[in-house]
Amino acid sequence: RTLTLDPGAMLLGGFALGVAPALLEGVAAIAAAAPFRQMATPGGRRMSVAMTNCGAAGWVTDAAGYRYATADPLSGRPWPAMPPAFRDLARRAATAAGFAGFDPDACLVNLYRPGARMAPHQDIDERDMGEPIVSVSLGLSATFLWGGAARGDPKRRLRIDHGDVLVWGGPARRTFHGIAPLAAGTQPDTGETRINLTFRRAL
Ligand code: MD5
Ligand code: FE
Repeated sequence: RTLTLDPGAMLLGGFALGVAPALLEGVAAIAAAAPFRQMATPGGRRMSVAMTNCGAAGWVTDAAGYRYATADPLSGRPWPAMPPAFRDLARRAATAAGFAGFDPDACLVNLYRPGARMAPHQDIDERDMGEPIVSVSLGLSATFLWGGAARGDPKRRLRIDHGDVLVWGGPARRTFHGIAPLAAGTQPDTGETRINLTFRRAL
């Protein structure tokens, strides 16, 4: 199932299925070096989603705000390198969606346990908003919420499953989006969790 959600926004159903085991091995290696942690928002609330990163830059949030950092604040060391299989999948998906030449330098790894959610927001911390974002879903299915260019625009709901890839670029790049609270369940590849890989050109 390949679906255009909006101009610039494409769902590539099952695009990552073949490489999902390799991606999950990569996640385990990344988490061994840079553990998942629930970061604090600038407003002081702990996020329900646990996060880590790989690549030259990683997305972080704390009392000082949202930003990309080249070192893991927990260790002071650079984030783990982006595994070749990650970069390759992101580039192939971007190309399939019409964004050839995408070369991500940041991969945010989001870990959702039952009840974890992501409130509607825009991704606007990246330097060049002309670059797309590639989002890979692994494990438990989730309800993706996506609206429009304004916070108040009505939200559409889309079920996203293990192996699905979403690409957002061009006119869809600033779309407000979120994830509804994750329903409890068990999935053969990830157990009782959902993992999302979000590839960006950050720096
Ligand atoms: C997730 N993560 O499933 C979601 C999916 C995040 C985040 O939103 O910021 O970590 S990423 C889907 C996405 C990314 C960038 C733009 C748009 C959607 N969009 O314009 O709708 O954990
Ligand atoms: Fe986002």
